[in-house]
Parts: sequence; structure tokens; C-alpha cells
Amino acid sequence: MGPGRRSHDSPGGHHGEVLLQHRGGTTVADLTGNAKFPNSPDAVTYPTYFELNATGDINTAAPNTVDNYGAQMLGYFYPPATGDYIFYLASDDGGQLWLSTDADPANKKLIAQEAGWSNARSYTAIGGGSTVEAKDSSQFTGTQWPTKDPVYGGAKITLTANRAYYIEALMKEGGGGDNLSVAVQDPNFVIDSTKPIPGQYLSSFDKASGPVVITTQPQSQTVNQGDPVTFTVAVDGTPPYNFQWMVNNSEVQSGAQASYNITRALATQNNAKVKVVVTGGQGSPVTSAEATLTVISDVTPPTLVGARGSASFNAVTVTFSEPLDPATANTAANYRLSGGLNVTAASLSAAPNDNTVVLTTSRQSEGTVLTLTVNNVKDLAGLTIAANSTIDFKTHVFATGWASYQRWHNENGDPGDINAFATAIADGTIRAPDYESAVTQFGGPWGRETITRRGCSAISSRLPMATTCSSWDRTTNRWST
Ligand SMILES: [Ca+2]
Ligand SMILES: [Ca+2]
Ligand SMILES: [Ca+2]
Repeated sequence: MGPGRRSHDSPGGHHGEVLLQHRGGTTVADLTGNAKFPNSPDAVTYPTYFELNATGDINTAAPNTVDNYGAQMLGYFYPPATGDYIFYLASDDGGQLWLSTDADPANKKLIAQEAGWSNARSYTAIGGGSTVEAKDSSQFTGTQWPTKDPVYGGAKITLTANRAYYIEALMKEGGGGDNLSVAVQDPNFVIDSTKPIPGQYLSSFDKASGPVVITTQPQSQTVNQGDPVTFTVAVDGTPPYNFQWMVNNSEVQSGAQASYNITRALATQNNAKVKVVVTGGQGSPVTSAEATLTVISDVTPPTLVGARGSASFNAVTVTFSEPLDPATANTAANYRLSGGLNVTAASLSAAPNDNTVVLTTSRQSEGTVLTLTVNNVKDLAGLTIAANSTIDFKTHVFATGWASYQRWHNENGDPGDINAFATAIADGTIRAPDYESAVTQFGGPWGRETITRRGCSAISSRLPMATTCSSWDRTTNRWST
């Protein structure tokens, strides 16, 4: 992070922040050791005071947001007067506060830390695992600041009025509550030290102070029908920014997002005009140039890609080459199975997995090759699969020595969330699992999922592992369904 990115000529009133979304750990080392750190954040925002996930009202502390992420807040602090300053850190979980002896990040010194967790804006108390002293720059004995406070044993931080000092706070959240904020006590008690530092004493790290300007215009793009497309703008000037995206002069998205994503381009969106009106912290709103979206029409009918049976012997998961029209995909009569089996229901998975259909069938025999024949199923462009398209697959078999293992994830990809499993089994609907494997003993890393009722019915093993699984049939050595 070289000094070339900064612009600290004057207080812009705002502070830059990067947010890194990743899993595992509660210490700052878990954040700084991540491959995305520091140059590939998942999100960047510009709160107007020194608090992560700021509500926008400095009188209201930030709420808990999510789990398993880390954050870095960085920018410049402008002291209102020359004299001694005390900085306070609060975070959940582990956090660090760094201040440079000047505007150069290379001269930053660790001046406070949170070893455990604290409630939001809890600058003079702790939650657990840390000490009040370590969160106070004047009392933190591990300080790297060159001048020590003779009374309290921490740092004696003497700053010069209106000069830019690089400041950086880091936080790593595991689970439960999450927050990060920094407060300051100034020599004349002008700033409220019980709240985060207001934006008027801060400026952002990577943006120049001044009226908003567009540095990169949205570009015209050509995509195939059904494909995603994203329009992006780059701006400079005093944050924060609001981006009002417009398609054919209609407002489609407003907020902090510098990009506008269309998950599936429609044929009717061919030749659409996309632009964005950007409002910054200073100056008048600026309107971008217009970009044109060109959509190439879909002329390819869907095809069969794969089919597989299930451990419950009453379902077949069918994969197609592209997303399908729900009406035709959900019609059971469009699917035919060999071997005298009936298809009683067809269920198209939700987007973005809507190229997958789960069929409910009459009882399948073990280890049998079946042929699935499909007719009348259409893609989103209305093109119909070739008549009597077929695919073969082999049904599951019971085998000793291992158990099939299936996992359902929540929408964040977190397999530890029991709610994802509850959703997967709700009302007896069969949703394709996010992960499947085989295990040699009962109970994997996500044991909560494998010991519940649905997990049992998905097990195809003769291992003696019944505990909560009352449906184990000792005569047939099968889980009854
Ligand atoms: Ca949390
Ligand atoms: Ca936490
Ligand atoms: Ca197609």
C-alpha cells in the first residue's frame, strides 16, 4: 500500500473502509494472513465517521451484521489543535489500532489493541479476553509509539493541528457480535470521546477531496441471451457516493454500488442504454456517458447433461445445459423412465441452479441402468429440447463399509448453518445437496446435519450408526423412507 494512492491535502470529512468477507478465526492475524488482504476486498464503503457498518447516524451505534469476515479501516486524521491525544479502540472480535507519526503509512505504529471482544463503542469496558488498558493508547504498554506517557505507561501522542496523520484500524470477526470503531480525546475536549471520530476530522485514503468526477465511464457490452452482464463506473472526489443506475432512463438501482449487474440478459434488453448519476460528498451530481447493452439472441435448444439416482431410491436429479422454462420443466409428463418406473413429480431448482430438475419416481431397484427420455422441455428463450432426448444412469447400491454423506449450505456458503439443512428438508421437498461424498464413519465436521432425520434417510450403509435414526430397518438393513 504505497503512499502514491493517497490524497491528504485537506479533510474531506470521510473515511475509507475495506471489508473482507472470508471465513475462520477471530484474530487480526487471521485477517492479515488471508490471501485477499489487503488488495482484494469484497466490498469498499466510505462511512462518514470512524465506525464499521455505520448506520449513518453517529448517535446510533452500528448493529451486528454478519459472521466470518475481517475489516480494515484506513485514512487520515486531522487534529483540530496542537497537543496531546488519546485514542480508544473497540472491536469484536480481535482488533488493532495503528497511527503514523506523519502521513506516511510506512511510519505507522501500533497504539492500541483488542485481544478479545467488546460491545460496540465500549471504549472503557471490555466484553471478554482483553483489557481496558490495551484499548487506550495512553495506557497500552505494548505501544510502538516513540514517546511514552510518563504517568499511564502507554503512548504520549503529541500531534500538530490540521496536519494529516495516517490512521488504520483492523478487526477480525468470527461469530456472534461484530463491531469496530475508534474514538479520540483531543487536548481541548472538542470532540466527543464517547463516540467514533466524526468525519470532519478524517479523510479517505484512496480518494481526493473535492467534487465528484467520473474517472472511468461505463463501457458498452455484448453478451449472449441469458448470460450475466455488469456495468461499472469509477469515480474520485470526496466520499461517500450514491450511484443512481438507469436503464433507458428508468431508475433501476440506487445506493453505494459502483456497478450494476444484470444476472440474465433478456432478448428484450438488446440495445438498452445504461448510465449512472453519481452524487458525492461535495459538488453537484455527475451523469456518466451512456453505454449500450447488445444481447445476442439464444438459438440453441437445451440438451441433457447428466442424470443420477438418489440414496432414497425415489428421486432422479437431471441436469440440463442451460436454465429452463419453469412451466415445461415442472411438468412430470415430459419425463419418462425405463424399467416400468413412474415419474410422479418434477421440480425445477431455483436460480441460479434452474438448469437442474429433481424428479420424484416410483421405487428404483439397486444398481440398475435406467434410461430417462425427455420431451417438450424449453429453455428461457422458448426453444424446445430435441424430441425423445435420452440419457442413461445407474441407480444407487447398498454397500458395507461406508455411508453416503450429503451437505446443504446456507446462502453464504456456510455449511455450519443448521437453517440451511432445515430448509433443505422442509415439507419433505428434495433439494439437491451442495456437497456429496462418502464417509467411513457416522458424523463428519458438520455433525449437526448428519444426525437429523433427513440425513439418516440419505445414508446408504450397513454401519451400526443408528442413534436418533429410528427408521433403520434391521430386516432389510435399510433406512426406511
Ligand atoms: Ca457477527
Ligand atoms: Ca464476534
Ligand atoms: Ca438456449
